[in-house]
Amino acid sequence: MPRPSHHTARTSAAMAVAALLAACGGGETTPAAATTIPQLTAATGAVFAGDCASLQATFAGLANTQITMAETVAAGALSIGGQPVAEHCRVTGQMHQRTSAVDGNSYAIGFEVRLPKNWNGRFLHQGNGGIDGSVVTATGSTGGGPLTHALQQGFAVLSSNAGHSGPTPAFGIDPQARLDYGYQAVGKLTPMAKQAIALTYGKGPDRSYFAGCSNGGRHAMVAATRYFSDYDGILAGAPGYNLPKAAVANLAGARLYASLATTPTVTSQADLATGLTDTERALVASKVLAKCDALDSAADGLVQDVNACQAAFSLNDDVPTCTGTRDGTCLTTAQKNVLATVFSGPTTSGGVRMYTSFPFDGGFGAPGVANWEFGAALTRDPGATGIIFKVPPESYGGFNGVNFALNTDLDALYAGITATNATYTESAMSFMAPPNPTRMQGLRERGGKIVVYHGVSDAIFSVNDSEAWFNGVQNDTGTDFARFYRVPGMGHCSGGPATDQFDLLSPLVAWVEQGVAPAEIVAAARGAGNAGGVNSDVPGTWAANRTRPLCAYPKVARYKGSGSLEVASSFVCQ
Ligand SMILES: [Ca+2]
Repeated sequence: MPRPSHHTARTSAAMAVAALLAACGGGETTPAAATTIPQLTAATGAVFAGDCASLQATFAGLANTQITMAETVAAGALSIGGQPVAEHCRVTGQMHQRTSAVDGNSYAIGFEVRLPKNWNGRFLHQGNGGIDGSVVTATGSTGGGPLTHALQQGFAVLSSNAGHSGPTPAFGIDPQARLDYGYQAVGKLTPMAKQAIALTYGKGPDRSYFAGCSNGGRHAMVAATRYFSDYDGILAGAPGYNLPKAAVANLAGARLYASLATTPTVTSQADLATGLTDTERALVASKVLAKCDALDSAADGLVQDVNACQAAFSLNDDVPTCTGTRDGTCLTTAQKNVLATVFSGPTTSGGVRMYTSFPFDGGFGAPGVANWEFGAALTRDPGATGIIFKVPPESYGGFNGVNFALNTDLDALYAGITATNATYTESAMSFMAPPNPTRMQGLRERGGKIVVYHGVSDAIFSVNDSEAWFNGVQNDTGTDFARFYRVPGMGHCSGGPATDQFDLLSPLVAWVEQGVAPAEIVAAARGAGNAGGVNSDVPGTWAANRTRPLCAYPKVARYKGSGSLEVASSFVCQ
């Protein structure tokens, strides 16, 4: 059923103003019915001069919370991007410890909060990846090989396991653990963290942010919709905001690749990869580059004009079809058919597209693509879909992920991610996805901002899904509070032949607190010697420290026609 649109409330005068803004290069929209956005004030810092260990007693009264440890982390004990992290307090604990009536296991929302001695007045909630289950070090790092991070910038940073402990999907048997993983852990942690900050510094955070990539980007987008009152700025990387759908579609892709495999039986990533070898993936990537690289006026190994590339590149015509045996210089017709389906998006037997399409890009040959399409499809996605998302879940004992990936009824599985029953009263798409993700009036109207980034060669969550979200926001909310950055060549959150090292948090803070809207962001490749860690996918033909502008969608980086191909200043966002 179509949702009511602000378009119906638009007047011709407002349309004229919007057209004028577009003509002036504003490129953003404000629905006529929308209210004026308030400008939030800037955060001011404070100092914690006390003993970190004393915080264990200070936090003792926090509701539903047990503090397990409070310690000083000395300057330099932690180092990120070659930079020592300043002295801070680390406090660990858990919330809502309980025993499940469904599976009999113990659950709690484990967390750590890192509190700088010199605090900048801000709170950052760090969303973590995968199926959670681990309290990842709370530094608030984003992007590939980050050189900067929130903790170093003076934020108080919270990280959690989202309500369950351990790397297995077993928690999916417990209905409450599903809900905590989906959204409720964030809802429970946020007021506790703000109160802990207030107890430490004598005032709560002036400004609050949520940042993460992958499942962490999903958490960020869920916070932007469910908990918009609690957060002023949202940084969502590769947001899997339709995560259960993406996971089922990845299983469907594995099924297709298995039909091409040359090993007698498929039991591993290596087996599945025989259906489309590293050499054959590199062939496809090279043919995409041959057709699309220069569309941005620079043959530099990066396809900036993503949309023009999709129109220009033909898998059928631009990749040779094998007439004999596979030798790495061609694809068989069967391989082309599988790839065409994986890229356009697998469907149910009834013709419903399970997730979305993926764009052709220069990063398809990178190892990360194989890890997601051949590896995660046999290891992570079966447990996630069968145990955590499906209603009713499969039995955890004896669950065989490979068998499930290759043999389960995908139509039934797809139906199971929107199903409920008496025990599992919320479906996976309800607890995992942000409700009405393109309707963000709540965040916008209180002065909040959201920035989304996504690698074009991401093989598990499609950049096309983020593009669809942004275009939907443009229709349903307006985009004067939202920005979307595509990162050509980049895989899932980092890696790939790309400039994947960038800081989008600082521009987000400047937008929220100073009203300075982010424009182009300079990103760097992580070649030899990079302090944030070398990205082995960076081609040897690139300068190790190549830079490029990341452009706010729908703009793309185009070569100016003169100047070094290795520096961002030779490119303009158009
Ligand atoms: Ca190019």
